Amino acid sequence: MQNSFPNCLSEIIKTSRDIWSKGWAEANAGNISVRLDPEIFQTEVAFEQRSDWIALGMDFPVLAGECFLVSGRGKYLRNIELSPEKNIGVIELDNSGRKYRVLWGYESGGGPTSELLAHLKAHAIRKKVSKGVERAVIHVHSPNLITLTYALDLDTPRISKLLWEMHAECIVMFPEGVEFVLWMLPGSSELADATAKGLQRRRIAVWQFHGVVATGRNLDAAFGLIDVAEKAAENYLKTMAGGGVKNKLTTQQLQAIVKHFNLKPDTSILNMEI
Ligand code: 2HA
Ligand code: ZN
Repeated sequence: MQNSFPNCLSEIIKTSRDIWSKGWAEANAGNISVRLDPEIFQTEVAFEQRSDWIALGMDFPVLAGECFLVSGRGKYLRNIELSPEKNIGVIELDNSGRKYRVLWGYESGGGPTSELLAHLKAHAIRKKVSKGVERAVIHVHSPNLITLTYALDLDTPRISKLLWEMHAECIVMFPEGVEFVLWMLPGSSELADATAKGLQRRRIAVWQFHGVVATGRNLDAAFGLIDVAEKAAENYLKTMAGGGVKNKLTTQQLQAIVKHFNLKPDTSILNMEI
């Protein structure tokens, strides 16, 4: 996806427009980041701006020297397409992975998203686990997943099985399940740590009373995970509103999907009854 900076920019513009159209990003909600291919900034003349180095407050040795396209703090995702240079930016981490500086963008002031620590922690762990393949992280406030966390007592096995049971695509898209993270202060290092811990095994995490984070090899992959999980949550909530769940995919039916697609699910969740 990433053979040039303009391509990368158009992908982030399309994704932010889609997120807004879906109703996943009210006001300044939601944030997006992409780890850039080094080829881009070796050849890109536009990256001549250099801010001072800014301390991150956490260490990211795995990401030392990496550059990221990151949506801006307090900015509206729906405005990215109007003026990308004001609403997103490119940051570079130093060789210790403890500081960053701005190379491009954030022209109306500010800097990277308030959830930068969660994004960088997610990038660090998924870069390791995926052997460098995964490059995209999306955080949004998708309403049906959020509503589930108010309506039900959840943990990782319960939310994973519930979503699998309510939409057959779910076990195909995330056979390893969905991580459930109890409420923590938005933007905090605690939330970043708890999310990264879950992302060692999974690519999608639901934040109680807040939203969802997903990772992928590109923005489409991360967006797709959220879209499918969000639809399952919507199916559940509409079914409850429409009289309650009388039928759902059974464990045997889920096992048949697993066999057919040769999936490697978290079997402790698959075999559990909720
Ligand atoms: O960017 O979504 O979690 C605003 C947020 C904080
Ligand atoms: Zn948020």
